[in-house]
Amino acid sequence: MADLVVHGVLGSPYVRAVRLALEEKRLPYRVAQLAPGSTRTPEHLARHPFGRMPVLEDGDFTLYETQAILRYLERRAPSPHLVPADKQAEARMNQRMGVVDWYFFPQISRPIVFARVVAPVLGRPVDEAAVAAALPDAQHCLAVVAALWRDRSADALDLSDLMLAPQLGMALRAPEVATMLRAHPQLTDWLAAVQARPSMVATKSPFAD
Ligand SMILES: N[C@@H](CCC(=O)N[C@@H](CS)C(=O)NCC(=O)O)C(=O)O
Repeated sequence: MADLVVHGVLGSPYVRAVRLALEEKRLPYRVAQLAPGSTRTPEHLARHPFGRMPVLEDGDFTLYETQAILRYLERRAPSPHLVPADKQAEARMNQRMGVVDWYFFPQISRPIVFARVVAPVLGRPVDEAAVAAALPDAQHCLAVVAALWRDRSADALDLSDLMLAPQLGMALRAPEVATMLRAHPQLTDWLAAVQARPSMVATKSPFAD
């Protein structure tokens, strides 16, 4: 079986989601770490025209977009299943994946978590007004996510869990989000249980457990 390669940086929650699938499925892979500031180089833009990460290489097949990669890995190595067999359960999983991409990332990760967790490490300035402006939407998003994940168990993961856990773990390190999360103890407990899994331990990020 050809070597699987994930291009990205270890701190990226999207890269970690892909690594979690590889770990859960026990697929051998390596991470080709992108050097800081190299996402817009011609070499990386040839892999990913939007200059983002992760990118998966499977022999001569190259794929970007985390959801596409996760679904590809599910087809490539179906065991253990990370997509439920029931069509409505799968639809709910797809909905949760969309919520992580379209609401959690833009409303929580990008405006708040980047400012509080990533910017200090990169020495980037923080726009405090932008962080404050993001808080109401973040609070609403977290409440919706808590409701959507109410029945999820760390013992039966699906692809949506692999997308949320890395983002939520980082978000917990932002004081504003940690405070909001106190209203959702079930979600915090779920995250702690997921973080205890070998796949999460093996992919521990510089920005999240
Ligand atoms: N829709 C993309 C989003 C990926 C994404 O935004 N990745 C971030 C890291 S978490 C990135 O590439 N940032 C680098 C940049 O914007 O230059 C996916 O699902 O893969």
